[in-house]
This record gives sequence, structure tokens and C-alpha cells, in this order.
Amino acid sequence: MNKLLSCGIVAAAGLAFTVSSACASGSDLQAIMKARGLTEKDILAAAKTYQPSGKKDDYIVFSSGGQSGQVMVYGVPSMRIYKYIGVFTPEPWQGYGYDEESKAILKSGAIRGKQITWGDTHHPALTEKNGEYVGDYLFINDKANPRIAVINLHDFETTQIVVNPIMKSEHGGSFITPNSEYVIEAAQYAAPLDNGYHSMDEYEAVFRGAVTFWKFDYPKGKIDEKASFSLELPPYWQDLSDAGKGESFGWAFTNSINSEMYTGGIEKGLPPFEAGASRNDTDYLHVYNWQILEKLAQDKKNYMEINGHRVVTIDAAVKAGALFLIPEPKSPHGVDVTPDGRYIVIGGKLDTHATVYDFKKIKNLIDKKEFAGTDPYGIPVLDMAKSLQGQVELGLGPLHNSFDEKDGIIYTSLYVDSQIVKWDYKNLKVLDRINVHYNIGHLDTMEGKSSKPKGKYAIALDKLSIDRFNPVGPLHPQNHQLIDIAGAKMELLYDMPIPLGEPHDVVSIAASKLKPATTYTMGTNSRTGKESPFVTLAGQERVERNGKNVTVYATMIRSHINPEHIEVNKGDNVTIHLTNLERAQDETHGFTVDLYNIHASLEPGKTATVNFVADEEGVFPYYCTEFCSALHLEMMGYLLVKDPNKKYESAKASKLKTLSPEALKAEYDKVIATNKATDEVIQSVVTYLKEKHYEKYPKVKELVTDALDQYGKIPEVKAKADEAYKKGDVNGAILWEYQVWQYMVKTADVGLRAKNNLAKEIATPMSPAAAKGEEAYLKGGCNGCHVIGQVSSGPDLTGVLLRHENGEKWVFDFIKDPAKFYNDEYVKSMIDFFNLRMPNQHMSDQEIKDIIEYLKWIDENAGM
Ligand code: CUK
Ligand code: CUA
Repeated sequence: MNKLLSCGIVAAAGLAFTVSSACASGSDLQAIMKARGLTEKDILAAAKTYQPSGKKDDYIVFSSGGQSGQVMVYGVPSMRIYKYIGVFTPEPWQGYGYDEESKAILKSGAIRGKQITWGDTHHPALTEKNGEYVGDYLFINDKANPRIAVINLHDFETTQIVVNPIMKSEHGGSFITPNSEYVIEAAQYAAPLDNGYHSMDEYEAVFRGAVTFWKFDYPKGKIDEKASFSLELPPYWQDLSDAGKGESFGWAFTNSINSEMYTGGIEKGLPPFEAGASRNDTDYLHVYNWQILEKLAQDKKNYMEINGHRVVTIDAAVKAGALFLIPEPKSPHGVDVTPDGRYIVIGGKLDTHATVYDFKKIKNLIDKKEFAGTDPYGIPVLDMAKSLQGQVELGLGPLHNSFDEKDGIIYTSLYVDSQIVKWDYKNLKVLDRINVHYNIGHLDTMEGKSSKPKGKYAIALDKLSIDRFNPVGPLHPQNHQLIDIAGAKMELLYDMPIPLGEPHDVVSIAASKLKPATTYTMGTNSRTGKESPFVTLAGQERVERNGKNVTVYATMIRSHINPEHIEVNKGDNVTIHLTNLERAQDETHGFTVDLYNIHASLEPGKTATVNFVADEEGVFPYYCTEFCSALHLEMMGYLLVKDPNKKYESAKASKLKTLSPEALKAEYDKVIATNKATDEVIQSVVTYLKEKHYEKYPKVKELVTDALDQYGKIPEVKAKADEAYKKGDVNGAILWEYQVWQYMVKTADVGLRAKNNLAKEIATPMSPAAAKGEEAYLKGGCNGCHVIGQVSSGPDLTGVLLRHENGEKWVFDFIKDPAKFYNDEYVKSMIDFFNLRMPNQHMSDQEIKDIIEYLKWIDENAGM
């Protein structure tokens, strides 16, 4: 790559290098590329994915965590992982499964009384409006133990788990109807819908498939189990599903993979499932109408009640014209409805084709009651050929689909060929293909399964990584590959090892559609979203005893837990309600007690509860588990568990020498002086804040309230110090004065943050010219050498216009042609000092004028 090109690429990509530095040291980039064996293409890929510090991602991806039972959150294009959300599996960092509020959620996922602490998550889905994604709630299914979880994207916490009352395994969940009316969950392996024993001989008579419609109560953010119902289906193994939209609104589609109803028996010498279940050339695509079914579910004569749940019968559905079958190439995999709802695309898996059904044709056949026959359960079967738009040969193992922003463009994963194929489902033409590494399952384009796909990037969810990463033992990470799909040819950008389960599927959403909270309203139970009845404010800390039940109401704020001693008897049932009193974002405290297997994460404003039976005698430190301040290690206390049946010797007196009265007095004077000096800093900040009317800026006001809150605690503590001193208890006075200092430090900490924010808020608004100037300044890469307000690899530009006589003209001429000034005394001294020359950035006259306006603005606001 030549030098000019490298400068151009680097500048366009906004890498940390600037044009000036890259050009001045272009050989460095060349050298790095050479040393690391990087091609020009690699550098381009890096430029498309690299996020400089502080820069945020355009898309947020929610990935199933597979067997980890969690959900993973990462960003595109950076592929940086942001969070693992505990869903079906305990997640210690978030206290999920270790505090009482979250244990209640996990407990609601118990099946037939059995607590299940893992899950096999497959398909995440977002709430939708008109088929477009809305960043309010996320749903995910558990294939192993048929369950659906709701995650509130207000705080990215799991708030509900519902257990499927009739299925014994599932796969086709979660799929959302276009206005989030229902969360659809389709079964996988057919089984009796009741919980009893049935022999395999009863397969056709008693084993059943099903699809469940979970009613989503949007205002409550909860699945309404009572309002939910299911549809009985034949014991064909139902599989992936998708809800219709647009033209096909009201309908939904589910694949199947064992319409042979083969029952296996390899151990008896029978052919295995894999042979018997793929015997026929075709399986069935289930086509059903949830709008008709929800009406049927209102009338007792249409449904059976199983485990307290309404199951609309096959017969009732058939009679009402709500259920049909269409043959599909055998053992298919994904089924995806196109953004406009017109077509349904099915990945062949064992067939090299993708099959495109035309809903218009399907609807036409249904309306005319033109059926090719019925299946053994009496369900009308439509003619496959008459339902088709067509088929396209894609390659080996087509699985899943995702759509492009451009009409008619679809991307399909090929598992066996390890490829993504880009093709046109309207004109049935293959357009491009790209190799992935290796054995791709799902793929996702940005918002790719919504009614308004954004395209731009595709993510390949590769099952095998084989040789792509440094080996970490026989269990390999999976590989999520980011692919640029904006151009005619797909281009591979990035490989991300996935260290968490087998993430079958992801769903992506524009980051701007997510509006998560940064703190909680004081006293929130995050799992209910409501105020906790156990919220404890400052001054309300207490320990209540009721027989063997000890209830502690505790608070946490930098940097103490109140109370600091909890004394109980062996065998007591101890409940500790904790409230984090912080209001500043990212000031999380954690809580644990040695030995008792509990942990809570208390984000600002949260109230959470831990509970344990103190069945071991002893002394157990408890502490804050988040490094929350310089005095985080001091944020602790002791749980003292006494055996009520034992007699303890009286306390042993300390034999350590104490300080002399003179030394004590000296220490006292020192702490008084420190406090006075600290208070002066606080007063100067407070004066600044008041002068500048901080109360007009909500964000700043929040911080000031927080700071004054801390400051307000000082008089009480100071009074204690003075009283101790008066009584001659100098040691006590010193300790209280230290506490005064603690409050001052916290006040100063938050106060200074408020001051910085305020300074930013009240900076005079930039004129359009100055704003353009800033843009030119940044585009030109001037910030590579000049940092405003600071000497960096070039001089600070604050006041530059005042440094020279006729400053504006001087700066203009200098930017225009720096070389002319290289022998100027002042410039020469600068060149010597920084060991760098100001390069000619070839700015236009207008750009230079704008930059001068920008520099003026900098000077006006220099005092901030
Ligand atoms: S399934 Cu795993 S690759 Cu569960 Cu969506 Cu296709
Ligand atoms: Cu609070 Cu560490």
C-alpha cells in the first residue's frame, strides 16, 4: 500500500492516527502491517470495526447463550461483549439466584415442583410494533425444559419465566406476532400432553405436538398465563416457526421433521430415528391462524383443558378453517416470512434448495377450499406445487434466512458448505456467496427478521471454529463472524470467539431504539419493577427480631454498610434487606456474607434481599463486593453467630499500648486542619455551582443533591466529635472527625463531577461557523497533535489567537502554509520543543476561517 493511500484509508476510517501523524510516520503503519503480516484488506476490516475509546456501537445484538441458559449482549460493528444476562441459570455477578428477588424468578421456572437451574436457550425475540422491533422487552425460550423468559430491557433483567403446561420439549419459540400480541412457542419432540405414562405403542393415539400462544400483556410487561392457550397438533416433530405479517398477518407457520411419526428403537434392532424420520420425501409446513384460534379458545366446546390450560383441538381448528398443512422438502430447518409478509422461505437442510411459498397462492387455495387431501388427523393438505413461488438451488445444508434492506434480497446459511448465500427470492437468482468458518447455523442481518430490515452487516453464527483461535482445550469456542453486506460482494470483517454455550440465534436492534435506565428509582425491586416494601432510607436502618426470625434493614452508600455488626443466635433465620442509597450512575455495591452462599448486586437505588439460616456458630465478615470507592475495602461488617446454649468467657481485654495524651492531641489537631482545608475546597465548588445556577440543569442538579445529601450528614457527626472532645474522649473525637472527613470527601467527589458537567452545560453555544470549524479541525486530524486545554504532542491552542500580534491573520497564514514559518523564531522554538513540524493540511480558506471561529469559541469558554 502506498503512503498516500494508507493516509487516506486511515483518515476515512477515523482510526486513532491522524492524517498528520500517519503521513508523518506512514512508514510506521507499513512497518506494523509488515511485522504482523496484515494486508490492506485487513486494515480496511479493522477500520470498519474498530471503536476508539468512548465511541459507541450502532447496533446491539442479543444472543442466545445456548446451554449456559443466559443471554449475551454485544455490539456491532465492534463485536464487544457488554453483558451476560442471567435467565434460566444463576448468574452470580448480578446476584441472580443468590438474592431472594431473583430466586423467586428462577423458582417460577420450576417444573412439576423441580427447580431447574439451567436452560438450553435457542431463539431470542424482541417486542414488535407493525412488525418492527421495539426495544422494550426480550423473550427467549428453553428447548430442554419448555419455558419462555421475559427480559425487561429497561434494566436488562429477567422478570418472568413461564413454564409450558403441556409440552415436554420445544424448539419453535420465541416468535412474536407483529404487534407483540402473542409469543409463539412450538413443540419439538412429540409427547403426551398430559403428565402420565404412555407406552410407545400409543404414539399415534396419545403423543401430540402443539403450539402455544402466550398472551403478552404489554402495559404490564408480563405474559398473562391465564389468557394464553395452545393448539393441539399431530405428533409430527414441530420445529422452527415464524409469525406472518403484512399480507399474512394473523397467520403463523411451523415446520416439522418427523411427519413419518417414526418411533425409533435402535436398541431393539430397529433402524434409528435418523433413518425413520427422514424416510418420506416431504414433511409438513403447518399453517394456522391465531386470530381464529384465539376466538375458538373462548368456547369450551373447542378445547380440552390439560393441566389447567386450554388446548384447542385439531378438530375444532380444522372445522373453523384455522389449520392447514403443506408438504415441504423433507426435514427442513428454518422458516422465515419475508419483510412484507408475502413469501415464506424454508431452508432445505437435507435438500440443496430453498423453497419459497407464496402466501397469496396459499390464501387463494384456502379460500377456494381447494385441497389435495387430508393427513391422518383430518387436517386439509394444500398442493405443494400450487403454493410455491419457486425453489432455488443454494448448496448443501441450507438452514436459516435473514433479510436485506433491499427488497427481495435474502441471505441463507449453508451448514454443510459453510457458506452464506445472498440471493433474490422474487427472481429466484443466486447473487453472491461467502465462506464462513465453519458450519454456520443461524445468521442475522441487522433487524433482519423485522418488517424493516436494515441490512448493513450480517453475523454468521458458526458452530465450529476448529482452527480459528488459540486453542483452549478440547471444548472450542464457537465463532460469530461479522460480514459487511452493504456492497454487492459480501466481505468478512471480524471473528469473535463465543465463550458461552452454543448460541443458536441472535436478534439485533439499532442501539438508538434502546433506552435503558442508568439508575433505579430509590427502593426499586428490580424483578417486579415496583417499590420494594423493604426499602430502607438513611436513618431507618434497624434490626428486628421475632422469635428465631431476625430481619435486618440495611443501607449501603460509599463507603459503609449500615449496620456494621449483626449479632444473631445459631439457628436464626436471617433476612437482610439492602438498599443502595446512591443516585450517581455506575455506583453499584455488592453484598455477601462469608459461608452462606448469598450475593446481591445493588445498583444505585435498588433494594434487594438475602436470606439464610445462620446454622454455623462463628464470626463471619460481610462486605461490599464491588470496588466502589477508595474506601471500598472498608465497606464491611461482622455477622456474629452465637450458640445460645453455650456460655462464653467475658471479653478478653486488649494488652496493646495506647497513644499518649500529647500524641492524641496532635492527631486531633491534624484532622481538624485537614477537615478545614477540605471544607474550603467544597465551599469553592458550591459557590461556583450556585453562581452558575446549577439547579437549571437536571443532570447536574441530581449530582448536587447527592453531594449535599452527603454534606448534610456532617453536622450530626461533627456534634458527636465535639461532644466527645468536651468530655475528654479525644480518641472518640478523632474517630468522629475522620467520619466528618469521609462525608467531605464524598461531597467533594460528587461536587467536582457536578462542576465538570455544569461547565460543559453552560459553555456558550457554538456559532454555525465555529461548529464547521470544529468539524474541519477534527477531520483534518488537528486533534492528533493538539489537545485543547493541554499541551500534548503539539502546543495547547487555547489563547493562540492572542499569542501573536494580529493573531487571526497570523493563524490564517500559518495554517495556509506552515512551511513559510519554519524559520520564524517562535515557530522554530516550538519545532525544537515538540520535535514536530506543523504539516500543511491543505485546508481551504473557508475551512481556515471556520477553524478560527472555533478557536475563538474555545477562548470564550476557556474559564470553564
Ligand atoms: S436451531 Cu440451532 S442452528 Cu435451535 Cu434455531 Cu437452527
Ligand atoms: Cu461498595 Cu465496595
